Amino acid sequence: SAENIDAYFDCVLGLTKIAGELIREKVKAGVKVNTKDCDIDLVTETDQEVEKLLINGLKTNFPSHKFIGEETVASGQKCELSNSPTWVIDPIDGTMNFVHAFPHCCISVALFIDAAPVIGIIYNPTLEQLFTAKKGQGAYLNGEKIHVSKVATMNKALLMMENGTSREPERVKTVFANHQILIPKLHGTRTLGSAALNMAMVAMGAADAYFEFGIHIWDIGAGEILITEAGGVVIDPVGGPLDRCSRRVLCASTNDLAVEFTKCLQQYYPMPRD
Ligand code: LIP
Repeated sequence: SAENIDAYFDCVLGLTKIAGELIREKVKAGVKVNTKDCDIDLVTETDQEVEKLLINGLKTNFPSHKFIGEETVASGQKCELSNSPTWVIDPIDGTMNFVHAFPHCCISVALFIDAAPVIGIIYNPTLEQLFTAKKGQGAYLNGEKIHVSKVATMNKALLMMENGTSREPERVKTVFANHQILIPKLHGTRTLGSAALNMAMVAMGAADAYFEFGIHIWDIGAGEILITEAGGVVIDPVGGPLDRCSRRVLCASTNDLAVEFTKCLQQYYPMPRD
């Protein structure tokens, strides 16, 4: 019910603010870095600490809820998206930025019910940008309503795109191919280093599109509801509905713009599903 959603939202927002304070302190103090899949796939103790803080806090309040967290999955837990209420958590999206004190990392947390997001929070504690969305209630930045842009053609579009953290040769080739294909067709491209913040830029109309191959459900869960509540579209890069565990995403301010992208993107498929 709507009352439940409000209670879930208030609880997770409180925890997110506490976690944000922790991130701000660690950015000041400097952090020790470990690696995951390859030498540019980074993780820090803070990623793990923030994830624990959020999961423990939510579990205490909502003991029946399920969790999918980036670091819990990295430590071996299966990523299972059922119809039960499930919190999908990226404790620090943009860990590379966090490690370098580049001021664009965030906490990204979403509540999924029936396998679709109903709450999304993206919080950049360094720049104090708090993006929030609840299903059917619009999208907000620091309490003010946000909307996607009206851009409907690539020749007027600013695209968020990432190089990704894989050095797998075929993946890298696709990244370069897409730069070559897309740049001449666009106004320009930008890279924030965080899938969630890239999506937030589309939601607030500061950018017009974003796509990535290789992302995970925790990178895009909150971003999906933020963009759809801001009036935009989130689909599969080949066209058709988003497959949330497929490691692929395309977002745009308008459906026309999304369709134009699906026609010229070089696609990439060979990734294990979440
Ligand atoms: C990162 C993303 C970034 C993407 C990387 C990585 P992390 O998340 O947000 O946009 O290019 O592949 O997934 O690892 O910092 O949470």
